[in-house]
Amino acid sequence: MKNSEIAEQFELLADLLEITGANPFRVRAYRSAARTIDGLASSVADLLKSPDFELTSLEGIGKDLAEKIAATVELGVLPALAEMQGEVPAGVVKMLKIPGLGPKKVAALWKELGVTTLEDLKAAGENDQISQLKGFGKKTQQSILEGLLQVEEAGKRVLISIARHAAETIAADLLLVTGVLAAEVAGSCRRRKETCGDLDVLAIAEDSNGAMDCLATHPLVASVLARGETKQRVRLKSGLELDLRVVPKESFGAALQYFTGSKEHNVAVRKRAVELGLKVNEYGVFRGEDRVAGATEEEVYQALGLAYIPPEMRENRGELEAAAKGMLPKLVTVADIRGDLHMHTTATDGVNSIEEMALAAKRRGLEYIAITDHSKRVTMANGLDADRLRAHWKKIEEVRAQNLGIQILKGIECDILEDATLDLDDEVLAEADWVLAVLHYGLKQPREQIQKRLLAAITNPHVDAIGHPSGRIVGGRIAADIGYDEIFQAAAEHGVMMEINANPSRLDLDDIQAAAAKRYGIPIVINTDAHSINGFDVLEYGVDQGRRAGLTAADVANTKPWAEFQKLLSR
Ligand code: DGT
Ligand code: CA
Ligand code: CA
Repeated sequence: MKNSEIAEQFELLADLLEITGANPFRVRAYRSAARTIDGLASSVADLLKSPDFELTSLEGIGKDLAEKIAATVELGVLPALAEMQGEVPAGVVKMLKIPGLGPKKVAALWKELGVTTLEDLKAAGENDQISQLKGFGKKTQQSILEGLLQVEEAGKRVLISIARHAAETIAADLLLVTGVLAAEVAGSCRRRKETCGDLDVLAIAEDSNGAMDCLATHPLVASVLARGETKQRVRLKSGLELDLRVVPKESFGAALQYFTGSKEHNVAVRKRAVELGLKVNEYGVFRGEDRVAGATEEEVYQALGLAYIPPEMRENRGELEAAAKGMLPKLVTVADIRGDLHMHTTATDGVNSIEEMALAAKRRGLEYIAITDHSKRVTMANGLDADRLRAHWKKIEEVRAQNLGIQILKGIECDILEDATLDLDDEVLAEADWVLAVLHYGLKQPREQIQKRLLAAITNPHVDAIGHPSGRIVGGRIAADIGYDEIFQAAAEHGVMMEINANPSRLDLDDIQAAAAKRYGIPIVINTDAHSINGFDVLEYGVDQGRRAGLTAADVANTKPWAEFQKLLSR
């Protein structure tokens, strides 16, 4: 157990005691114990292992507090805290997280207004009851309502695209501070997980204060939640929280490895270290007292007899075994991608023309694209019926005739209807260069019907690929209930590709499904689903999802040069 965790529990106990009107001396004693513990250079858990160490030798720690600290380390929780939590409603405890709400104000809201949940608190604010309380005013009421929104936001995970932008902006700005030698994003964001709970940034600095001051006053930051010697936690204006840790140069690699995680990967790394007679932690790799590695991640893995494991693979899904045998896949990169087979134009819900999309794709180095506007069922997006589609394809042929230096396929994003038929007739689909079949409606149908629909598409001779197979929206609730094994089996048999849709709110296939598709030998296409020339930007998120799935360039069909890719088409 870390000192900061022990201190947090004592601080919370002090808050709860204060809310219930306990003796102020007791409250103060717990707060001062929390500060003492948090300020210690060595870990209390380690100190307690030494036979000559007495907790009572610490400033302000008497016999009673010493026993409570020892019990906390032993049990992992402060027993008195667990007791107090029975006396104060959970919603009241949560109110403490709202900026500007300390124990005294929380007590007043609870005792005088009977507020016991965050919903109650919101209602009380909206009904103008809070401003009537003694010591509160309109302004406080307003700031409580705003703080409440932040707390609600903080409980949510955010999309990788949003998380990465914030984390990378802050890391880049930290690097501008004098004395900051390195600043790197760690945690789930570095692993490119589809959502992040919070952000983690590591820095090497001669003086940690410069880095921390920069963070405290950063334009993206709303408030500092905690600040110690080497670490700081802040809340961004978006509600997302960020941990900054300043570490010495010689442990930077070990710290980066540790704080990149995942926790499961780290547990496996530590187990391997023990088997080799080594110890690994955020300070380095040690043989006895000797540090054998720590400055770079490469040397940390090397000391453990492992090839460097890319962050995207660190989920304890077999990557250690592969790294030990030198069998890690060479992961696909954005630079490997040569085509994009899913995009929209002004014919349906896109904002750019065929020509604009083609030129933008060419500028990004692509060799081929498919224009895949919606089929008629998607009325909201002005979906195309057979006549409009044929006219649209004619325009594509005209743009082709301009020889822009990029292959343009006449494609369609064709809906797989609820009754397991396709939205356009076979004779129309037969004229397409590229048919992407997708589920948009009836995603909540029972698995049996979903399977029937997907299988109907896969066995249709004109269908080239299934787009965003589950139809899920990340963080949303809907995803079709799919029996992936049967679908992948069929796709492999019929030579139908599966898409990783790169839009950060889709990322569909996800990492686990894409890894399974690879095992079935199905060619995977990573497409942007761009609705404008800027829509191509999301490609990296799709590639990152592919990397999390362990895909190499050979597993991804649209890394092939045009001449090779062409051979995979059903026509
Ligand atoms: P998140 O924030 O929920 O999206 O996921 P992470 O992976 O960023 O998790 P976070 O922020 O709690 O911690 C960052 C990394 O620090 C985590 O990936 C691994 C490491 N870490 C944190 N707590 C522990 C722990 O209790 N044990 C181990 N082995 N590693 C930990
Ligand atoms: Ca994190
Ligand atoms: Ca964190």
